[in-house]
Amino acid sequence: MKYKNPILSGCYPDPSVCRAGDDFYLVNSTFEFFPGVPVWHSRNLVDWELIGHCISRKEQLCLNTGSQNNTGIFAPTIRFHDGTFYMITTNVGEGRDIGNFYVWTKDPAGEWSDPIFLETPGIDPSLFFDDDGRAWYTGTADAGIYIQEIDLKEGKLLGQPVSLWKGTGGAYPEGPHIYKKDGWYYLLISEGGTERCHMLTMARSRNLTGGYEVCPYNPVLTNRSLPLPIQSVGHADLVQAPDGSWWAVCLGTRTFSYPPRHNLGRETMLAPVDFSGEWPVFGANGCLTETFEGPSFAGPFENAGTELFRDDFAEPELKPEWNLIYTPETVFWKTGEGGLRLLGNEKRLCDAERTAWVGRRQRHHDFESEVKLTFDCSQEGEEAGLAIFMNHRHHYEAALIQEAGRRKLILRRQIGSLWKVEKEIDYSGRTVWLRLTGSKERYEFQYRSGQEQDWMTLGGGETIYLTTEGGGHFTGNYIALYSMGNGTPCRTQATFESFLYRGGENK
Ligand code: 6LW
Repeated sequence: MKYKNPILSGCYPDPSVCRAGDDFYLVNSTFEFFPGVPVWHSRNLVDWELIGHCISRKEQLCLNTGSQNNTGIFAPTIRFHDGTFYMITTNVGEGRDIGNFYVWTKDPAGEWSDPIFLETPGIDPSLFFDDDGRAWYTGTADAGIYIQEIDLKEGKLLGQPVSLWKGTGGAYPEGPHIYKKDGWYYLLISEGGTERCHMLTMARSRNLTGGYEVCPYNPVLTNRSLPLPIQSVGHADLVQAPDGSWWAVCLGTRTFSYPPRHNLGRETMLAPVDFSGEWPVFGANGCLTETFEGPSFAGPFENAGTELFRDDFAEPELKPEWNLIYTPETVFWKTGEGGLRLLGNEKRLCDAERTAWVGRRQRHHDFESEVKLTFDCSQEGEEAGLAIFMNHRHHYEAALIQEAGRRKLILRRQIGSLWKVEKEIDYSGRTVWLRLTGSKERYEFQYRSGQEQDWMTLGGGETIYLTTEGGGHFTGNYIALYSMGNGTPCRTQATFESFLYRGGENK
């Protein structure tokens, strides 16, 4: 039975995977978004269930303001050893809680520990547990890939760091992981940068701390310079299945338009790894194709390419699909009977600051989304609406706003330093239904005053201006519900109900 990549669509970059018995667990990087580091569970490597997050408490870690898409939680690694799960990663940026740290748990679906910070340089830390029970920290620094023994119980590095490899000469050797097989220590890294030159390279040694020989046919996996629908393939992690087969999860992008660009972020892909020869062969002779023959050890899999997500916000907590931007120092939101209630502060969407913003990933090129907004705004500058949001400088939104003494329904677009209210309509009602549809060509907004009314066009904008190549960094687009006071804290609460997201080929 074949499966189709991505196995995790939408902004789920830098995947890392481990196995505990017959269960697989996978994590991704999440940058400034909270909760951080989603934990996925699968038994077949193709279908994944979101079971929690490693960073789920604001007390655990501060995701600092000031920047978007390129700071916060970079590449994580998840490992299982002797009954304990470890996740190690880096909080990149300025301010509190910056650097490499790990958290641990006995239950990956439950709470993880508070961070244990390490005085190590660089990014992309990984853990390797040798047959003798010793644990090793592998990292990426200016001098290339290095290793150092670590005492995970004490949270201390032991001995000195040892430089292992600088790669094959590609830019940014990073994302290292070590695997042991048939007496060989295999070191897998990424080179070329996480864009279209991305590639995986490998070396191996009989001795963990040195004497690595380079694979004779590096890169072992890349789509660079090939006319394949998935690009930027790299940043992989390997896992051996219960039937002895080997698999790689990695990131890739699904580009469109010309020059090629992407708006869903770097997504998680799966490739078979043939370890039967002298060196492993990844994917389709070193390339990642859209489809592969799937794993057979756990029976048939679903591999749905569509999603139908509804939320009335009836539970006391936000569903795990929802993210905030930065650690929530104050709570702007309430859920439960009556829907999602947001009370905006004085900040605006265009500030890289904490605002009353709740968003979920756009996970399909073609989708529709709608929500019912009740917002009886009266104070000058109060605003609430529905946005397609790449970052604080690139977003389109439809909103109710109180401006110049009138309540208006507006369509605003911000692309870098340019922003414009494309349309404004006097709107006397306190409730409006908003609808957003997306395709590779355009994002379009519609509105109606009641569920029984016809949708009316408000307007939209080109998709290409909300792409990573158009002004983003490491993340993809979100569909966001927000409220803000445009310079003065809101007095009026915005209530969102009946949220719908429907995406994928058969939407
Ligand atoms: C990550 C690095 C990379 O730390 O991009 O794709 C960086 N690879 O390994 C941020 O995702």
